[in-house]
Amino acid sequence: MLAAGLLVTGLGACANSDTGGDAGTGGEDKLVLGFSQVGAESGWRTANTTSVKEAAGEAGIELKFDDAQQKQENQIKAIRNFIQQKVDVIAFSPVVESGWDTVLKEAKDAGIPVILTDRAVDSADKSLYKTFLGSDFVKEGRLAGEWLVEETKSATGPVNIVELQGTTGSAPANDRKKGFGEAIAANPNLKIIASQSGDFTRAGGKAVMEQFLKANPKIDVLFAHNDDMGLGALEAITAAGKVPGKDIKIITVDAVKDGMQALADGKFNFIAECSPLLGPQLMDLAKKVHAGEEVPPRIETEETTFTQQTAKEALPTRKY
Ligand code: GYE
Repeated sequence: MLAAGLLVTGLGACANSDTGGDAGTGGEDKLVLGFSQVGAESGWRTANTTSVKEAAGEAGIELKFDDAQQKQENQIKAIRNFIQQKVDVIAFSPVVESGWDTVLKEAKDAGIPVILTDRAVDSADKSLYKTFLGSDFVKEGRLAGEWLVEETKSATGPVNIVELQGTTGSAPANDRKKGFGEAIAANPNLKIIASQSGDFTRAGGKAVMEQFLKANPKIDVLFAHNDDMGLGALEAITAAGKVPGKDIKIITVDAVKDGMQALADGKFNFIAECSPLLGPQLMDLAKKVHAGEEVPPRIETEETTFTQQTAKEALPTRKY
């Protein structure tokens, strides 16, 4: 398999034989990592980008960074560029789950190992990438739903929930919806009365929440797939004359600083954490796959949850 990959690479690689070898002329060979980032849509994403850039510097890895502005076509272009430049390793955080097989096959044929970070792809052929480093999004949704089930256990009538979904077709949107839906099925009083994408942005969260409020006179709970959409929704809720955290309970995912502040201030009610600090583990994995070492196919990030009380305690030492 490796031999086939090398053959293809060999077609245009005669003049540039730095792949895999340490035969530098004096200078040491720096591992070159091509990283295609989703965009800069949220506080989570900004913290993730910082983590990747800092960790690359610390690990002595040359990082080629591309921001895809939340467009799959841009990510595919970036990956093709990385292949052309013959980087040593490619890592990317796929904006949506589907539609990656062709470009991943191109990377594989060129003998360049690929690491998925943060988000997964739905490719049936698992040999197209070496590993997936990131959170369990279904679990995050489930933890959010379980908190709500507990919180509303004495409710005697319907509890109306609106849901702000993340980017349509993305793994975190699909999975958080699934986990939350499964958990709240435990109490038939809990009903999702409206669900729409706010694209993981504050502006999206605000605009969609305005529509939700206009169309639905009784909203008891908002489940937002990330802090930023919840923060945007706060503005819409306040403008509609309602008290966030009281009239409408707010549950989100991520636990970035602004979200944690809203929780500590009593405007949010619960956050399922999702860590963006993937940089150091990613650099470690890049070195390992470049060296041909085996790595586990799935590496899960460790996470917790926060209530208003625990957010107050955690805020002072929060890194992002
Ligand atoms: O929750 C959201 C971001 O993929 C886990 O993307 C990430 C999600 C995160 O825009 O804030």
